[in-house]
Amino acid sequence: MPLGVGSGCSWTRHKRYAINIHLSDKISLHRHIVDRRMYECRSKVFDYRKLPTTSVIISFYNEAWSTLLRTIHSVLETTPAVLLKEIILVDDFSDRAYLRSQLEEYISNLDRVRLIRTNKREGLVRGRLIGATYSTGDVLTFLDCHCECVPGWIEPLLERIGENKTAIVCPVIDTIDWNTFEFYMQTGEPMIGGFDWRLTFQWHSVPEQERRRWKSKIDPIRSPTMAGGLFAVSKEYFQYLGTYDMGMDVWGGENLELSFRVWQCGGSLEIHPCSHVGHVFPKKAPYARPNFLQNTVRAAEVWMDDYKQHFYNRNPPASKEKYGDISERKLIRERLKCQSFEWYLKNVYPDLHVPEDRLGWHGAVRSSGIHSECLDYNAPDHNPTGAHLSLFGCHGQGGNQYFEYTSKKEIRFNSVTEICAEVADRQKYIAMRYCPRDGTPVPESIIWEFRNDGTIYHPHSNTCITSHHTSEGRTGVEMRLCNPGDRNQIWKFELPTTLSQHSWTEV
Ligand code: LR7
Ligand code: MN
Repeated sequence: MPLGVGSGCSWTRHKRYAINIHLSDKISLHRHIVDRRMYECRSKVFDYRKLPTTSVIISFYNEAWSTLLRTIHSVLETTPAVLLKEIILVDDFSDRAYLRSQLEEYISNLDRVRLIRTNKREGLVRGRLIGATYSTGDVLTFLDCHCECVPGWIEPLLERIGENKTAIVCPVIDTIDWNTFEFYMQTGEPMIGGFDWRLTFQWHSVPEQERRRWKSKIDPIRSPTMAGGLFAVSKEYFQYLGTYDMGMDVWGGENLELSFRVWQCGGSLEIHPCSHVGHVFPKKAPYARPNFLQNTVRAAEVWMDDYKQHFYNRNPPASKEKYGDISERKLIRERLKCQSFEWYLKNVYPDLHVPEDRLGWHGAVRSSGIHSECLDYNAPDHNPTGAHLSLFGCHGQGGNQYFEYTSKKEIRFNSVTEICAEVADRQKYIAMRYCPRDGTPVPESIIWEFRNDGTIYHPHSNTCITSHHTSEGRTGVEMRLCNPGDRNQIWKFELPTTLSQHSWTEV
């Protein structure tokens, strides 16, 4: 070790994998992760004879040697032999030399590890499905190819599926740092999966009503969506549900598709707090992921009914994607008599704010005073409320320029989480804060009036949104006394999809 990696220079190798491969290569392929799960999980005893067996399926594309091999050893060393039928590796047409004969030789010394190679690049959906056809276990357990399992990870998943075949069960996903390879176990309450209306996956804390449902700390937690990579499902039930959408290529979208499907078609999606698996989150995507949007559109078209319009409004390029034939997927929905998306939102994800998108009251907000400039919100990573509203060239792509004026008079920006425009006392800038939950009172500082004359008035501060040129020669927005006739206080909502312009009437 390191084995057969092309370039000797750690800098280029680092760039190639988007992880600190130099360090990963130095860490034992057999390192043991300390079991820091809660006591109730650690002390639980299982009767292996009563648990279903599993096949672990790992599809990989150009994965680094040490992260791939550490995944395999970790599964072998943490999964009781009587429960593990086999590990099925699917090489999705990688082009790295060390993944050829060197890998074959290495795993020929390992018990119960099989290697399948695809004949062309299939992407993770078809890669996993090809692997599944070779499985002999009762339960399919899918993992990414850069994981490390915490001892005791598999039993809770198998036990739960043993008692409820229609549950898809995910482990808690711990973080393995891409640079230091430290394993950070999430010891607090697990997070559950959600999404925003751009259809990006999001983590959320467990809602109160779910917590009230639990009988014990180690009950599985119901989750509206899953991250995608790490889950266990009864092989028979997975078949019944229609496995995966084989029209999805490379990466992305399949996790939301399967999440909507399992809930809408009568099953459930859960996270088991006693099952922990670490995952290396790379610094950036290590390979191109051109199919993400197309895959997501397929999911929206099959499962979201009219609610898909909220997604298209916020991501106009999505509505222009050619997504191919989805008739077979729609047939599955009919055949299984699945519920509507409305049912899913109401029963599975009641905490999600559903945009109103009232005609003429959503989209980009264009300045009349400064040519071609729109309100724009560009939050720093991991800090959704960490910026102020600014002005930026109108791009018609939704995203950072997509706002919704609600019937409760909020200006909402719905990405990652629901945030609302606010002017705090004695401030000139427009900040963003978390919106009040549906059904709770709206504070005055976030109430706005879009007036007949095109001004956006903030009653609490008695000021209007004003575009202006800053002293550094840039453009910006701030709150100023309303000044009738000032073009810098006149704004227009504009729908990105149609580019049709709407002005408003008094509310
Ligand atoms: O063309 C490909 N062929 C493959 O076999 C592209 C990828 N793959 C393999 C790849 O080598 C890896 O084993 O597919 C697996 C997932 O790809 P990653 O690890 O590059 O992606 P990721 O970790 O960003 O992916 C997350 O989202 C994906 C959306 O398609 C999948 O659902 C991944 O399984 C998912 N990973 C996780 O959920 C782990 C936790 C991440 C979080 C939160
Ligand atoms: Mn991954």
